[in-house]
Amino acid sequence: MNQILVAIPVFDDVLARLREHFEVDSCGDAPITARDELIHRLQGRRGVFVAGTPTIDAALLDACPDLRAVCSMAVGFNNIDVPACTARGVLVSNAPGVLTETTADFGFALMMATARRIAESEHFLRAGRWTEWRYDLFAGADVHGATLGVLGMGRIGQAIARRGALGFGMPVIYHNRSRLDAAVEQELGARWVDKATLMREADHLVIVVPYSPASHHLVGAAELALMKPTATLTNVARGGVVDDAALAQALRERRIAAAGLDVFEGEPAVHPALLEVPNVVLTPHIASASLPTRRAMANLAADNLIAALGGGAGQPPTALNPEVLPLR
Ligand code: 8YV
Repeated sequence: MNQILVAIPVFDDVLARLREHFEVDSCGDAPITARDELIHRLQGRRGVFVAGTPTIDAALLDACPDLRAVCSMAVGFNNIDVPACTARGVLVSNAPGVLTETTADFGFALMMATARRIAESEHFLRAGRWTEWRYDLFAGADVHGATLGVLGMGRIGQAIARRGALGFGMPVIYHNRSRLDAAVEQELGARWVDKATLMREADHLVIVVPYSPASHHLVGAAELALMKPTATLTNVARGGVVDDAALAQALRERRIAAAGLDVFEGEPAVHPALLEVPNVVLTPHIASASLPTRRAMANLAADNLIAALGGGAGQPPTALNPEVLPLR
C-alpha cells in the first residue's frame, strides 16, 4: 500500500475511505503548518491531502522526492506551484464545481449583510445600545434593483450574477479577461465592461477572481477611488486580490460605504486597520463552509488521490496536470 499524508483535519468518514486504499498518516485535529514538519512527514509518502494551505513549492518538492500526488479539497490552488509539480511528474488536483453554489450563496449573503449593515447593527444591539427607533437607524443601501458588479466571471461569479439578476432584479455588469458567450450573457442579463467602468458603475461589487501574480492588488487605492461613495465591495476570492490597507483607508474615510470580506492578505492574520473600522463585515474564510459541500470537496480530493495512487480505476477526475499520468 502507498503511504500518504493528510496534512489538514478532515471528516472521519473521508479518512476512513482513504485508509481503505492507503497507509495514512493523519495530522488529526491540528493542521501541519510548520514547513519543516511537513517536509519531515512527507518523507516516503507518495501523496498528500491539502486545501488552500499549506504551500507546496519547488523547494518542498525537491525535499520530498517520493511525492507523486498533491490533492487539494479547495478550488483555488495558488498555494501549489503546478508547473513545478508538472516538471517533477507530480500530479495536482483541485476541487472545482462542488462548491460553486454554496460559495455563491455565501458571497450573496455577505454582500447583503454588507449593504444592509447586519453585522454592525447586531453588535450595536448586543452592546445594549438600542434605546429607540429612528428613521435612519442603520439605514443602508438597497440590494434589489441595484447594479451588481462582478469581478471575475468564472463558475462562482456566474452563480452570483444569476442570483442577482433572477432573484433580485439587479442589472449585472462584469469584468473578466475573457467575455462570456453571448447566450450566457443573455441568460444572466450580464454586460461586459472594462475594469474602470465596473468600479465606477457598480453599486455592489463582488470579487470572485482567482489569485495569481496577475491579480495581486487588482483592487487598490486607484480602483477604490473610482467607486461610488454609496457602493459596497465584497471579496470572497482570495486575500491579495484587494489591497487591504487601501481598503481600510477608503472605509475609514467613507469613500465607499462598506465592505464584506471573507478572505485576507496573510490570513488568518487580518490587517489591524480593518478591525478598527465599523463598516466592514469580516468572516474567517467560510464561503464554501456548508457541511454537505465541505464533505463533497473532501471526497473529491480523496477520489483524486485514490485514482492517482490507490489502485482506483479511471483517471483522477479533476487533475490540473493530467499530462504527468501515468505516475512514475
Ligand atoms: C477553502 C477556498 O475552504 O476552495 C477554495 O479555493 O477558498 C475554500 O473553499 C479554502 O481554500 C481552504 O483552505
